[in-house]
Amino acid sequence: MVGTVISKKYSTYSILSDGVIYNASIRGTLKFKGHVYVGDEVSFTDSNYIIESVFPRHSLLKRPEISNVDQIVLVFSLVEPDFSYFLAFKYLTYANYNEIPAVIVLSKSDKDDKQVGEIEEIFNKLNIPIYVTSSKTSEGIEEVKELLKGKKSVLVGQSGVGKSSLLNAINFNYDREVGEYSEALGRGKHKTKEVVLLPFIDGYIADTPGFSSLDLNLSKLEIAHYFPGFEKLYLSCFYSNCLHQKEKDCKILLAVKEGNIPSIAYENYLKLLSEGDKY
Ligand SMILES: Nc1nc2c(ncn2[C@@H]2O[C@H](COP(=O)(O)OP(=O)(O)O)[C@@H](O)[C@H]2O)c(=O)[nH]1
Ligand SMILES: [Mg+2]
Ligand SMILES: [Zn+2]
Repeated sequence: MVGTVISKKYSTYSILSDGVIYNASIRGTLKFKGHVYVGDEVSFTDSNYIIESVFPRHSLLKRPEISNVDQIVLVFSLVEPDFSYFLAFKYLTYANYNEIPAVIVLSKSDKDDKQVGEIEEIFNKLNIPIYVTSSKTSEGIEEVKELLKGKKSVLVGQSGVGKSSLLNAINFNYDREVGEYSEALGRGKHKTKEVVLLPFIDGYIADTPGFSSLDLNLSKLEIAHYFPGFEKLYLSCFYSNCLHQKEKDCKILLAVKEGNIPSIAYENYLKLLSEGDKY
C-alpha cells in the first residue's frame, strides 16, 4: 500500500492511505533502513504495516523536520509576542535557502493592527505575500484557506503566535490544543509537541511545535545569497563572494540606495550576517 506519513511517535508512523490511518513501523523484517520523515510518501506492507520504501522527496526541512513541503507559512503575531522584523527576515532566509516559497501570516489583528500598513509595504517590495488574520474575528481566514488549498504547507513560528488557533479557525474539527501566552516567558507555553499533518482540501497543513530561536547554521556567503530580495541580484555584484557591505560595484547596496530594497531589510541583513558562521 501507499500513503503519506502524517505523524510519528517514537517508532510508530501514522500513515494516511485512501482515507484510512494505519500505524506502521520500520522494525520487523527491516527491508528498509533509511530515515522516514513526516510528509514522506511511503509504501508499506498490507499485512503487518511495515514501511518498505520512501518515494523521492522534493524537499526536506530540518527544523521543523518535515518533507515534501510546497510552501512555508510563517506565522507572526502582531502582539504577544510582538512582531519582529529580524525573525521574519531570518525565517525568510531559511525558506529561501531551502528553496521553498514562503508567505507571512500576521495573527491577532483584533488586538493591534497599527503596524500592518508598514509591514505590508516592506514585504510587498520584496514580493513576499502578507495575510492579515485574526482567529478571534475570522479576519483573513478565507484568504488563508485559498492559499492552503491543494498544497502541502507547514506553519512555522514562535510558540504563542497562534498557529494552532489559526488551524482551529480554518477547521474546528482539527481541535488543536491552544497554549496560553505567558507574559513571563514572552512566548506561549509549548503545547504542540510534534509535527502533525492535517488533511486539507487536496493537500495538507502541518502544525508544528513553536521554537523560540532558530539557528540558521548558514555561512556569511549563504546569507548574502539567500536573504530575501537578494536572490537574483547578488549575481550581478562585482565580486562573486560579495557580502554587500562596502564592496565595489555592489548591486545590493545600490538597490538599498535607490529604495528598491527597504533599509530595514538591509539593517536586519547586517545583523543576521554578524550571526553567520565563518566560511
Ligand atoms: N486575541 C487573539 N488571541 C489569539 C489569536 N490567535 C491566538 N491567540 C491566543 O494566543 C495564545 C497562543 O495561541 P496558540 O494557537 O496556542 O499558538 P501556537 O503556540 O503558535 O500554536 C492563546 O492564548 C490564544 O488564545 C487571535 O487571532 N487573537
Ligand atoms: Mg501550537
Ligand atoms: Zn554585493
